[in-house]
Amino acid sequence: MPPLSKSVLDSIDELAHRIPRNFLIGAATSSWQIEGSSTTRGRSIWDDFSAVHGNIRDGAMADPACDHINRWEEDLNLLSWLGVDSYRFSVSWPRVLTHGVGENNDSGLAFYDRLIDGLLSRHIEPVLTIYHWDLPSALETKGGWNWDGIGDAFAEYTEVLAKKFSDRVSMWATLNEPWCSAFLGYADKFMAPGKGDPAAGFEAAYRLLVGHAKSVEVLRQYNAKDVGLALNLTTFIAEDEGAKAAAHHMDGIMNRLWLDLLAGRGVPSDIMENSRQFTDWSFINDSDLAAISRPIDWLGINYYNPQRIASPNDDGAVGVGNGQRIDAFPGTPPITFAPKGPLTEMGWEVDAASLITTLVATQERLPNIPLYITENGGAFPDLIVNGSIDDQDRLNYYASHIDAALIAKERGIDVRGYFAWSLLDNLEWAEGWTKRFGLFHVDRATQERTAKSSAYFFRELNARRSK
Ligand code: IFM
Repeated sequence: MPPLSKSVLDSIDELAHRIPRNFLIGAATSSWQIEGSSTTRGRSIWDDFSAVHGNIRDGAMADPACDHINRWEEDLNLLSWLGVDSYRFSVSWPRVLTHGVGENNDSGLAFYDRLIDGLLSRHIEPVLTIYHWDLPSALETKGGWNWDGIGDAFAEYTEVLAKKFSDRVSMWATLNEPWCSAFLGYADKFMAPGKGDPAAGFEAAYRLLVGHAKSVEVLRQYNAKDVGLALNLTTFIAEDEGAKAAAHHMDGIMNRLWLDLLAGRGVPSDIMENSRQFTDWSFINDSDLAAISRPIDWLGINYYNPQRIASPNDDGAVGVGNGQRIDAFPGTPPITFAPKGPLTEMGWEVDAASLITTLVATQERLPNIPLYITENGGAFPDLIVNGSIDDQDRLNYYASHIDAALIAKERGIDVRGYFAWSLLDNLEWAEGWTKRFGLFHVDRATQERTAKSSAYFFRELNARRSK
């Protein structure tokens, strides 16, 4: 019997019966966060960034992460144990192309080949993300996502993957959370490559979408199934009148910029105006804009928390957590981040209702595109008691957000699936090992995986729903 109370089992039953038969339930990870074995691949910007003292909270680096390169079969067995339909993973660009372009690394490709076959033999659909932030260092030296050749390099990398895997991958995401790459990595210094230059942030945002467009074109040539991308979208809540203009601008940078470009409306005019102090946008051209707006088959939403802001308090603008950093929203008038409890360990407000408003707003801005929740989950302090981890906070987080996704679906929003972030406790980027999001606890010293109560929750949910 799983370590779940009768009332939790009853609520799982209620949720399970509302999940439509063809609704995908999965779990997600990304390459740099779990793979380890950095010496068997090329270097990425996250290897460079994590090597700088002070960039990662606890000094953690790519090795050993979760040693997934060696423990992948065990990890696929965890997915089978959970009973999920699909697994969303990312490919490490420098593992398949050491320098980003040029000669393939056959052993890197062979790893993903085994992984995909291993999923299929377990009847789990592979959902492949092409770029989840680990840009080859060799390309960053050319300017990274500010280099005008980056889109073609990304297309070349896409072709390597499409040639080899388009026959077996069920869904493709070109990019994961390009807002983080552009604005936390280029505008701000919180993530790799740590540029801290607002102009670079806007240019990176645009060039990421140019890369997406070129990647989609290649995937179409290889008849890849179900092509889309995952954005981190959310709802901005202004606590008072004085924060309204800032909320609109921040919503523009995090939500509307991406959705409007994808929908063919170009850069929102207010974002264009408010960013003139940083950039003249001379890197934009009409043919790229047309390519970016070509149809995709689905859009992924990575949702964790709303962004609640208020007029500045006496201390001025305050950044209270990962993603809640004013430098990542260049051009924002002074505000303070004002998340309301309960908060996760990341300092992120827990608010499932804002998932519904985010889904509704997204479908309005980009109509007729099926939506998936490609990431959702929470970091909470996990206590190991007699070898068990009873993570009720995380379990409740999942239950309330799956409920919200189903409410949105019941109200007519075309939501087709939900992926838990994350399968494993892993390297939480600049937070290192200090924040754990896993369904399975990973012991840093022994690499032992232990199912938390939230993993039992998913196992029960999957066992009780109709498939
Ligand atoms: O761990 C990250 C992931 O890589 C991208 N989305 C948010 C997660 C939690 O911060």
